[in-house]
Amino acid sequence: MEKIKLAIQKKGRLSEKSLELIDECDISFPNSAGRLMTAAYDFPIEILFLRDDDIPGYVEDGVADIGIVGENVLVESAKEVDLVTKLGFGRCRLSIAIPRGVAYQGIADLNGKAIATSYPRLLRKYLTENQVHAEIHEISGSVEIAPSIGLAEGICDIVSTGSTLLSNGLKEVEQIFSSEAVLIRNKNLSAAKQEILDKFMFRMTSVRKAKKNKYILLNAPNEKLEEIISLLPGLSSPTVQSLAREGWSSVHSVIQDQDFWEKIEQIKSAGAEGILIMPIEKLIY
Ligand code: PRT
Ligand code: ZN
Repeated sequence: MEKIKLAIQKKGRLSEKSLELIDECDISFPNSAGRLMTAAYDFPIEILFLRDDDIPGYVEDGVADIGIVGENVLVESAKEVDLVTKLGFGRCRLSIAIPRGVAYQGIADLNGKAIATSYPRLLRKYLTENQVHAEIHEISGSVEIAPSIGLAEGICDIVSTGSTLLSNGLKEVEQIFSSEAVLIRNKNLSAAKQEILDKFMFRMTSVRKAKKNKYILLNAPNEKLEEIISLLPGLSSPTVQSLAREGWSSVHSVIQDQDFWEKIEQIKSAGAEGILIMPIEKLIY
């Protein structure tokens, strides 16, 4: 039977979340510690463990059919692959930073400066768009120390909390790209592999929808039912059952995570009692 090959980061910031995503889709595989590849027991998928920088190229070549990688790495690689969906984790930004003590009025201040980065393509594009002529020093690691060792006057690197910049005496002056993990696909996927990808996506989507919603159960006096139901814009109309307690009903519905607490407060002050909120594992509609 045909299988799809999924490339994920072997060890790094995206590894754990990538594995979690596979697990949430109820796909399990043998302990893969130290291995390059493993096949799932219960889904036609093989998982390849690679360095993140290699993932776009492998997906372009078809060594892997799909992959999970940071959008920053994808765009910098300039490989020809399709972006299937953003995954909502691994969020970060690519920014230009300069020593804290150096004054900064605006992007024109970067003219004639040297900037160290591992993202020359993204940086060049940004500088060109902003008509800045700066020198780009491509280095592969520890970019943040470049100004203090006199290699460059600024850097362009990934920032998440900002603490690396802070501890290296740097300040963020331009944000040039914002990134998160994305699912990518080879451009010439066979129909059989596309079908497997669709199944994988279906599971992923139902998990993602489930995370955005909660199951709510509550008791309400019958005269307040209409008002309470109007506060519950669920997927469809809520289930209402009468309780043994005279004049009361039990209401079951699905409630979105967004404005969740506000909605609960309104429901409670409308007269609901015994409000029970439960996580949803999968949600299909
Ligand atoms: O070994 P391999 O090549 O696979 O891994 P890697 O070391 O190249 O990548 P890794 O694991 O560091 O990051 C993988 C992906 O995670 C990146 O491509 C981004 O898409 C995403 N990501 C999210 C980050 C960060 N947050 C992040 N904070 N990647 C890197 N960093 C680094 C950044 O380079 C800087 O050194 O963390 C430091 C800044 O963090 P703060 O929190 O101090 O601002
Ligand atoms: Zn890397």
